[in-house]
Amino acid sequence: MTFATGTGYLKDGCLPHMWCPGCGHGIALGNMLRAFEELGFKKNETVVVTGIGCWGKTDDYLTTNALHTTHGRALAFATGIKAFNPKLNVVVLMGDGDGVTIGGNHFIHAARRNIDLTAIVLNNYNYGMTGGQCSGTTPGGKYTSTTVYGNPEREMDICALAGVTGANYVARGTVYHSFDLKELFKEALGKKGFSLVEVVSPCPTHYGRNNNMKKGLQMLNWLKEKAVHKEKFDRLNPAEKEDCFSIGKLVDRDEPDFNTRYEQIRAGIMEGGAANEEKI
Ligand SMILES: Cc1ncc(C[n+]2csc(CCOP(=O)(O)OP(=O)(O)O)c2C)c(N)n1
Ligand code: SF4
Repeated sequence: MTFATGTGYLKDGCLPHMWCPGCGHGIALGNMLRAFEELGFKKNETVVVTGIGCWGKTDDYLTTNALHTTHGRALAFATGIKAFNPKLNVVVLMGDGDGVTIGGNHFIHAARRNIDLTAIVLNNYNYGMTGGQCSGTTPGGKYTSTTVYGNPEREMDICALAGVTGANYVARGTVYHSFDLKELFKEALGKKGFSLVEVVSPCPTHYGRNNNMKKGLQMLNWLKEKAVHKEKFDRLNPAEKEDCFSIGKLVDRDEPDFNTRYEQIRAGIMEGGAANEEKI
């Protein structure tokens, strides 16, 4: 039996990487690259688009095509790439700050368009790269460098947002549940339309240190305890659900993606049918 390693997608000499000991980003990257390999993704047909942040540094290590964009705007660049060349595998890597806080508007509209991309959002509940500030996913009451007395805001559910705005595929995993993660990535990458995998990932350096989990291992145990597979989670009562979150595939549908709808309109025009002649 052979196991995918995904190492063919890593640049020579890229180790050691820049992530802190105990950071979950490396585990997510390893599983993403194993998923690429098992799906047979060719480097020249794959574009990894990143924003800014610790997770956004990932493109530095890859041999695929890569585009390092501005903070919060990765999905806008990725949308342009996919709309221009629908044959490419476009994978967008963003942190929770990048993807759904500063970049929240792009996230909503990428899902609404159902553009055929895979977004992998690493949720470590804070802005890791810039010193552990509070983000849109920091849970209420939790401590960060900008909420030293506890967060007065409520956390955003990234998966619920993607689901209601129209994504074809939505899943949540954690870096503790590493094998499941690779399978979720494979499903998302193989799905037509907007697909999201939220990966809950430890940032011991900031989020952990501020919330009594200084060590990476403590954070992994915390993920083990808090993450509940969807089937089991659905059977919990509301009070029990308060203290945990669901993992697994949460949404799976087959609505037409942006490029399909665009091509249908274009084909109609090419056949001579102006859509609304009265208004032209
Ligand atoms: C427009 C803009 N605003 C702010 C920044 C500063 N900045 C860079 S990375 C970052 C936070 C990244 O956090 P997140 O996206 O959660 O990723 P992580 O570092 O936790 O992986 C911020 C605020 C920036 N580069 N550009
Ligand atoms: S600051 Fe946090 S997110 Fe960034 S590399 Fe360190 S542990 Fe990871």
